[in-house]
Amino acid sequence: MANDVHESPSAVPAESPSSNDVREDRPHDPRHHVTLENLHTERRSFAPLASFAAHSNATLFEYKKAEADSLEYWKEAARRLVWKEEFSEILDWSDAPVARWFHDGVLNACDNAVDRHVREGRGDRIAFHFVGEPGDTQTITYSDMHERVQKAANGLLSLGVGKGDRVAIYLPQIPEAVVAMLACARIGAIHSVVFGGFSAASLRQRIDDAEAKLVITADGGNRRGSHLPLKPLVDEALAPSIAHPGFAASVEHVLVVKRTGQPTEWTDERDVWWHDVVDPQPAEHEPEWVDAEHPLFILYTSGTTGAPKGLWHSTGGYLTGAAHTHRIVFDLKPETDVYWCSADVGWITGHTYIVYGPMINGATQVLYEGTPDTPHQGRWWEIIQEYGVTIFYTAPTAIRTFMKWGESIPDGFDLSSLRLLGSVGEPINPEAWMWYRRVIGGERCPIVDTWWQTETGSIMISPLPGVTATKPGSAMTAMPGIAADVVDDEGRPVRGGEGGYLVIKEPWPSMLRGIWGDRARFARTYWNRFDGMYFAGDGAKKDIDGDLWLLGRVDDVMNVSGHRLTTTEIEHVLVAHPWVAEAAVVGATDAITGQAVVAFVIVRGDAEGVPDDGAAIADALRTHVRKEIGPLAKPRDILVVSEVPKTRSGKIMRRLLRDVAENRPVGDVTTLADSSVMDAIKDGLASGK
Ligand code: 6R9
Repeated sequence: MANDVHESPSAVPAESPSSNDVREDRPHDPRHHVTLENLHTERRSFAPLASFAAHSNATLFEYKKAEADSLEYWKEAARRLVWKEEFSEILDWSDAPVARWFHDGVLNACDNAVDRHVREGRGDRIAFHFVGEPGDTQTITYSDMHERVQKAANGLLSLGVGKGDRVAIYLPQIPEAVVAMLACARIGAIHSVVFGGFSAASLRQRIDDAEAKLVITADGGNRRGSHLPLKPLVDEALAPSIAHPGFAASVEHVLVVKRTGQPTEWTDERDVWWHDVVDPQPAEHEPEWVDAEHPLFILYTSGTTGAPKGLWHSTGGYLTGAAHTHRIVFDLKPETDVYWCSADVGWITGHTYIVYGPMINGATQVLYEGTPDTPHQGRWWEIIQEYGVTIFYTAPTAIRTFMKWGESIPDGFDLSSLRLLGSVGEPINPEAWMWYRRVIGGERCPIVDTWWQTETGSIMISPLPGVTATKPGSAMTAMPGIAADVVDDEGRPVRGGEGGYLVIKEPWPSMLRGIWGDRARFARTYWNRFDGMYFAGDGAKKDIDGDLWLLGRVDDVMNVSGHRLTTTEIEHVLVAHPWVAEAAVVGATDAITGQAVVAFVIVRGDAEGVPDDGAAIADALRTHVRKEIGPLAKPRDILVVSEVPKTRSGKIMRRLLRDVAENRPVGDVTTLADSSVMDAIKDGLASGK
């Protein structure tokens, strides 16, 4: 279907084979997933539109400059920030793998994101169109932001929080979340945002690991028409218990935003209202000027072992990566664009592409509190229509959900303002990419499929709009200045057409600086697998043109709706339940969420009160996981089995369980300690036991 492929007369021809293998006969089936096999046959390619290329922020020259001298390239990018004192050294790699970028420069993140715009005459520009789920709205200019961050900074200082202190932020997606992050940055405090969907236990673990002095929360948030409680979970997280005596002892105050107005318990000497503490403060505050390497934030993410790790990012390098990539990947024209990133500020995408990157670039953004289907399944498209959103950044899991709901829903709205679409969080399957392009983008918007991680801080692999031809399902090429490659088991680059491990071979400004409180773990986790290279944990394929196709994690990290979860993290929680003797968790392919959590559990023979029926056991355990970690970790399926397959050295063979979970014939069982185990599992499941 040649007209599906917009070959433009621009300077950059699509070099790969184009329309001859277009599978237009295949219905748009959301179950069609990215697998190595179908990526091998993907041949469609879309050249950049000449009309876009004529005005794009990025040019081919970008790559040339970076290739010629990557340090100079980054120096130029860093110079776009406002520095209180200029840096003289670009990179100090003498203590590799811990990098120091622009380390003798001095700056402040909030000054860059807010004050500079006011100073430079852009105070009246709208920073946020906030849309609450119940329909309340706020229009917040950069000047308004300036006032709010200064008051909040003074409020934090009045609570005894200062430079270097850690502040946990557990808020819904409301303007105060952005204000709280920037106010921390303004006083040099280190924020640790915990996604509002995490449980009290997860929050407690994160507060404790970072020894947070203050928790900023709200009474609740709005979710699917009801009030999601937050403050009660903070109370639970901070309550001393027999299991955790002296837990979260670092916390001196809880600062509470009134969002829903629901009744809230109060601990007098500890809890304070935001409106009592922040609102009366003077709106003048001189930012705390910090060294470029001063920690800006900690963000917890799942690793390959049980406990989530606190990754921390610097100020100067991180902000350089955030602002620079946002400018060239999203082609932001701050005077005319309306940008909307649908991520929650509790994830790295919200940090880099709602708070820091776009605000430094002076963007006008949409910030939406709720879910896409409240009060109706066209809510997002209604928001795009109403605010004239031009740049839209979301996740494949959302796109697949919209495909399932049907294209008549977006078709009912005017989406003609859109000019650029982005995707992040997991591999996007080619059919979802094509749907996004056609139904949402009206076949005129370039799609940037952006690969990156909490660790990388900013986008590492992506097409540049106006420059790079795109292929559905491929994140295409490394960003200028990023030395990404695909290597084999021995760390040798693979040839075109082959798959392997994705690595990054040179340091980059927004790379994580470490794991909070555990210096050795940083080097061990990321730099040990291949000598001198950062190993991301993802598999990838290089095609014959050298373009990159991400294939998902090669470790025990699952990706559920773009959120990272570790198999062991959920196994630990299951085994902590009195009924469970043993648990094995796998990520199974799921049509909507990408992967879904599937748990195999062995029930203890001696446990009391265990229901006879597997479904009742599964229900109880699902609730247990939800309570311990949060709703996003809740297993889709819990299967009660009598054994789990193990190697002779006792390692659970998740590969075989994944075969069962995905209804596939079970693979090679020769390394099993007991080869009859798989038959027992299948027989048990077939008989419904
Ligand atoms: C930004 C973010 C990181 C993991 C990463 C990879 C997966 C993210 C992707 C993608 C394929 C993309 N991932 N973007 N896979 N294509 N465009 O999501 O950070 O939460 O740390 O997750 O997500 O597996 O390793 P984070």
